[in-house]
Amino acid sequence: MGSLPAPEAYDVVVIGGGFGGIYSLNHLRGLGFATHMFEAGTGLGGIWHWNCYPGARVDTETPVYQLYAPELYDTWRWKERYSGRDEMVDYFNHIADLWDLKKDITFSARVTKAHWNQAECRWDLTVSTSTTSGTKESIIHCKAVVFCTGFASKHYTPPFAGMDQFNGVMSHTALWSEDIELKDKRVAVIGTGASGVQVVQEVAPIAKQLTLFQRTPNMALPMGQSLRDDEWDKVSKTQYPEQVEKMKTTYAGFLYDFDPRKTFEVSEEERVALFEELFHKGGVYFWLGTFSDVLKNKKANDLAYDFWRQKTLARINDPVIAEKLAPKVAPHAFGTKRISLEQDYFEQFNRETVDIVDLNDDPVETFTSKGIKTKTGEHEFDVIVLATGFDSVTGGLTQIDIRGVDGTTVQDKWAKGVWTHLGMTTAGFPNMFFVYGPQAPTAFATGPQCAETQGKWIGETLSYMREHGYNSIQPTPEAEAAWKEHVNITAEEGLFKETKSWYFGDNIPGKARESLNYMAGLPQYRKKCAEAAEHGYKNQFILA
Ligand code: NA7
Repeated sequence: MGSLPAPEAYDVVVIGGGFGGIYSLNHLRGLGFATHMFEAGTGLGGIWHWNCYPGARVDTETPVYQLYAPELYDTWRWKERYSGRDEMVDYFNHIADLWDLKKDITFSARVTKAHWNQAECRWDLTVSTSTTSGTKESIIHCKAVVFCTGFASKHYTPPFAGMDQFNGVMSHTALWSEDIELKDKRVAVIGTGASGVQVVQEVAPIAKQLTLFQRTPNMALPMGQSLRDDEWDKVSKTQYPEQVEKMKTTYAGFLYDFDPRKTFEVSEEERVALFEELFHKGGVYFWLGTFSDVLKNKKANDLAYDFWRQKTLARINDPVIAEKLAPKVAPHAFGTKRISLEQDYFEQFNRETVDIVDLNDDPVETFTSKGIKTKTGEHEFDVIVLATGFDSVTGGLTQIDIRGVDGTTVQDKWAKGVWTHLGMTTAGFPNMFFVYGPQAPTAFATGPQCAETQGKWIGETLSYMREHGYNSIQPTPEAEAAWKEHVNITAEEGLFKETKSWYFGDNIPGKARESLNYMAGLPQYRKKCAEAAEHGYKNQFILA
C-alpha cells in the first residue's frame, strides 16, 4: 500500500478516540503508516469522555481494564478497584502524553461521510470541525479507514409523548453536562441499565426526591469496591506480565474464567459455598466465574437467580418495593442481560425520598410541562435523567454516511441484519475496518483487549498489503455469510437469545433481531482471525 501525502491525505484515518482509537493510532503509526485520528469530542476517552453523568464508573476491575503496554502500566497508578469516569479520562490523557498522540489527532472533528472512491482506490471523508467561529467541512483522503466508534456512541431516547413540553432540565446520560444541578432537586431516572443504576445510587442521597421508572429490574451484583493502596500497586506491577498471559486465555479477557464444573455435578452444600464465595468476591465473579452451565441450563440458572434474589431482598425494607426490584418470577434468565455492578443501589430504596414506578403496571402516558404522567397520575420533577441506552454495537457506524464500491450505504446493507467478516470488515467496502463493532466479541470481552486484538490484526493486514503490493482488501461475500452463520450458531448455545436485550438489537424499534456479538470468547475469536490471515488471506478476502 503506497503512501498518500499528508496532511489532507493519509495512509490510514482512525475515527474515534476511545480504547480502539488510541491503540490503533499508536500501533499503525508505529508500523510506519501515516495515520491521523478524528475525534468528535473535545477530549479522549470515547464513552468515558461523553458519559460524565453522576456516578459513571467502570464495571471491569483494575488492572484488567487497561491497555497492556508495559510502559503504560509501569507509569500509571490506579486508585480504586473500579475506576470512576474522571480517572479513566486522566488515564487516557496519560497514554496520550506517553505515546505523544495528540499531534496526530484533530478534536471536535466529526466524520459525517465516508465514501469509497473506486477510481482513486481511496476513501474520501467529509469531516465537520467545530471551532469558536463556526463549523467547517473538509474533505480528507485516505487509503484505509478504521472506525473506532465504539459500541455505545449513538444514544437512544425513546419517543415518549409530550417530551418537548417538559419545562425542567432533561438529559440523556450519554449527553450529560457537568453543570446539571441535582442537589435538592426532584429527579426522575428512566432506565435501569448500568447508567440508571449508577445515577440512582449517586443521586438518591442528595436529591430532594428521586423516582426510578423501571421497565426491567437489573440483577445487579455488588461491586466490592475498594481502594488500591501502595502495596497493591507494587504487587500488581510485579505480577503484570504473568497476568497478561493469563488474560489471553480466558473467555472475556479477565483474570478468571467459568468454573468447569456443572451446577448439578456438585452437592447443594458445594454449590451454595461456591455461590457465596463468588458473590462476596464482588464484581462479575458471580456472572462469569460461576458453574459453566449457569448461562446455558435453565434449571441451573434458576438457582443462581434465586440466590441473587435472596441476597437482594435482604437489603430492601419494604416488601412491595423489594418485589419490584427482585421479583419472585425472574423477568428473564439470570445474566442474559448485561449485569451491572452496584455499591448501595438497593439500599437507596429504603429512603423515604426514593420511589419506584414499575412501568409494566403503570406505563408512561405523556411527559407534561411539570413532569411525567403515568396511568395512575402525574409526577412532578425538576430534572429528568434519560438512562435509556444506545443503538448499541451498530449505531456508531450506521449513523455515518458510509458508501462502498457501488454507492451502497452500510445502513442499506445492514437494514435487515449485519454482514461482516470477523466483525472487522464488510464486503463491498474495501479498506474499511471497524473495531469494537458488530459480530465481534465486543460486549463479551473487555474493551481494551478487544481493541488490541483487532488493532493488531488490522495492522498485520495493512502491513501484508504494503509488503505484497496490494492496494485494497475486502472480504468475499461467502466468507461473511459463513461468519454470520458461525456468529449465529454460537449465539444459539446459551440462554441469551431467549431474552430481549440490546445484545440482540431488541431495544431499538425496527432493528433486525440477531446476535450483534461474537459469543464464543476472545481466545476462539483470535484463532479465527489468525486462520483468516493464514496463506495470504486466500479464500476469505479479495486482495487487489
Ligand atoms: P442500557 O443497558 O441499554 O439500559 C437502558 C435502559 O433504558 C434499560 O433499563 C431499558 O429498559 C430502559 N429503556 C429503554 N427504553 C425504554 C422505554 N421506552 N421505557 C422505559 N425504559 C426504557 O443502557 P446503559 O446506558 O445503562 O448501559 C449501556 C452499556 O454501557 C452497559 O450495558 C455497559 O456495557 C456500559 P429494558 O431493560 O430494556 O426494559
